[in-house]
Amino acid sequence: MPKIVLITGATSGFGKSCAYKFATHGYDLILNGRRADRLQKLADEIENKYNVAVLQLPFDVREEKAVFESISSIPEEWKAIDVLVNNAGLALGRDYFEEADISDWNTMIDTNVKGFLYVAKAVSQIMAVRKKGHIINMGSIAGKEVYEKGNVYCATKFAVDAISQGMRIDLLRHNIKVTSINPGAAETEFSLVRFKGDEGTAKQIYDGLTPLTGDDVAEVIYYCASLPPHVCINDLSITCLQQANTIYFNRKLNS
Ligand code: NDP
Ligand code: 8X3
Repeated sequence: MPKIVLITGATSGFGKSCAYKFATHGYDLILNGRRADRLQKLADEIENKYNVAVLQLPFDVREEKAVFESISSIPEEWKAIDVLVNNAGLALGRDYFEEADISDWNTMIDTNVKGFLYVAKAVSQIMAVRKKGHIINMGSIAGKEVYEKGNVYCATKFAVDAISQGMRIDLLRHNIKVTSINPGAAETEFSLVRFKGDEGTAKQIYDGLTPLTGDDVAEVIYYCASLPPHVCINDLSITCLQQANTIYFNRKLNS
């Protein structure tokens, strides 16, 4: 029986790279994201290239009812989920605290904390029955250290860190592994989303850097998922060589 991975936020960035990575290793894929057209394209590409099956599961992680209904409606033969990559998320804005947009804060909290929780709970209920499974939560180095104008985005990733620790304790009795992955700057659509389509500002984030890519992060996620059943990486931070933490970079400008 092929293993099954459910990936949220698979229409772009880390999630999309994970879809390809797990497919190359023979996993069947349950892929989530809001953009159904992108999910369809990705599913077609992967099914044509790899000998795996893909189930598309489009929903908005912020919609509690949709999350629980979608996950409980997964056909029985797909319910033996071995790995959840709980990845869907975003930053919106990078503003001083008193100037930031409250609707940006609400969207980040609703997506990165509440939506993240809904998905984790729905899937852990299934894994608890099977007494096995691996939940890989997408944290960030922003969940380890706050930076200027990072305020609420950082807070949502600190929440992911705390929730991952809590899940690891509470799901211990069900043999469910919980891993938190904490990347630094990675060039995906993350900054384009954060700066609301402003390509110039988004690009500046990576000026003078060879940043992480989606594929780099997917490689690490797959490594965590591929370890022997008794081994669990609890918490893993990863940056590019030119980033020490959320603040210190060694940018090679004009070279
Ligand atoms: P991308 O913008 O490239 O991808 C984000 C993915 O999340 C998309 O597939 C998007 O799909 C999905 N998503 C966003 N909101 C929702 C929602 N409400 N419901 C369902 N899916 C949603 O960014 P990344 O791949 O970089 O980001 C993935 C995760 O990694 C995020 O949690 C982010 O915080 C985290 N991260 C990113 C870093 C970086 O520098 N890139 C570093 C550290 C962590 P769609 O729009 O189709 O719904
Ligand atoms: C994304 C990394 O440093 O831009 O989580 O917040 S950072």
